[in-house]
Amino acid sequence: MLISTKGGQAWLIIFRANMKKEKYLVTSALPYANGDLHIGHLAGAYLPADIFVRFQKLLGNDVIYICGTDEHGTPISIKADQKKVPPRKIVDKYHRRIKSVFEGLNFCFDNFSGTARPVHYKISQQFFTNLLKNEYITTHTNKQLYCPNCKRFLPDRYVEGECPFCHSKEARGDQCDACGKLIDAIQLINPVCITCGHNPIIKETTNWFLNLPKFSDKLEKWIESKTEWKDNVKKFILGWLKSGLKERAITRDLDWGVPVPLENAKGKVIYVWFEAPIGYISSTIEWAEKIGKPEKWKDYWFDKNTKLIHFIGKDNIPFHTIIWPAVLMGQDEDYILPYLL
Ligand code: B3M
Ligand code: ZN
Repeated sequence: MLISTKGGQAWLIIFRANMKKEKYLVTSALPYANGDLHIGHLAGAYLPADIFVRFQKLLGNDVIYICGTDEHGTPISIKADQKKVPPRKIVDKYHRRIKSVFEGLNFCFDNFSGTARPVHYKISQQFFTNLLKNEYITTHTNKQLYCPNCKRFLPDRYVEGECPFCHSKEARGDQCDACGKLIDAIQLINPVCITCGHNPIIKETTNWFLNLPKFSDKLEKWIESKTEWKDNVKKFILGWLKSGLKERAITRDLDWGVPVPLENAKGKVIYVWFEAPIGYISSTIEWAEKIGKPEKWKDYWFDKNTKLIHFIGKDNIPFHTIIWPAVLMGQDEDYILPYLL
C-alpha cells in the first residue's frame, strides 16, 4: 500500500498482486421506521460500516453491504396509535425519510430493504416453522393484561400503573423509571390502558417460546472460539450463558407483524427481535433478485468463507450473540454465524 500526495491531494494506491480475495457480508442495525435518524445513529452503526465497506471494496475484496428498516414491534404500533393511522403508513413514511437521508449522505448500501415486505414474511415464517419442526420451540400459557375496551392483549409498553415496589404512579408495564426495577405488567397496581384509559383485566394467552437452553452448549463453544471478539463482549455473554438461559417468548398478541404461520395462532405475530435480524437475509435475497441472480444470496449466507459482520449499537448485543445465532443454528441449512460485531 502506498500513500502519495500530489497537488495537495492524497492518493491511496493499493497493490494487490497475488493476494487472496476475502469475502464479507456487512450489515448495519436495521433502524426502526418510526422516526427520523439522528447523528447518534449515524455515528454508531452506519458511518463506521460505510467506511469499512468502502475500504474493503477499494482493496478489491468481495463485499456486500446490507440494510433496511425494522418495521414491526411496539415502537411502530405505538407511534401508529398515537397518530391514529395504520402502522403501514408510519412505516412507509419513515422508510422513505430514512432512505433519503442515507442517500443524501451517499452511504454505499448494496441493498436497503424493509421488514414489512412479502419476501421477509416468507423467510421469517420458514425460519419459525423449521425451528418448530426441529423441536426448538415450545408453547406456554400464561396470564397477561387484556383491555376489554380495545379488545386486545396489551404489550408491556401499552400499560401504565402503580409500581408494586416503590409505588410511583407512573410505572410502565415493563419497567418503573422511578426505582428502575423490571416489572411484569400483571404486577402493576391499578393498571391503565394507555390507549383508551380503561382498566385492563387479566386473561390467559398461549405463546410460542424459543427453547434457548437447548442451544446453551453449542452457543458456549461457539462464543469461546471467537478470538476476534472484544474481551468485554465475550465475558458479558459467557456470563449470561453460565447463569443459565431461559426460554423466550417469540410470539406476541398483536396485529402488526409477521403472522405466526400456524392455524391455532390467529391474531398472533412473531416477536420483532426474532424476525428483524432475518431482515439481513431477506434484504440479501432482494438484492440478488434485483441484480438478476436470484440464487446469488446463497453464495454469501451458505459459504463458510464469508465473514458476516454486524455493525450494531451496544443495546443490541444480546440479540445478536444469543438469540440470532440460536435461530440460525436451529435451521436445516448451514447458515453462517456472525464473525464479528
Ligand atoms: N431496530 C433496534 C434499534 O434500532 C433494532 C435493531 C434491529 S437489528 C436487526 O436500535
Ligand atoms: Zn384500551
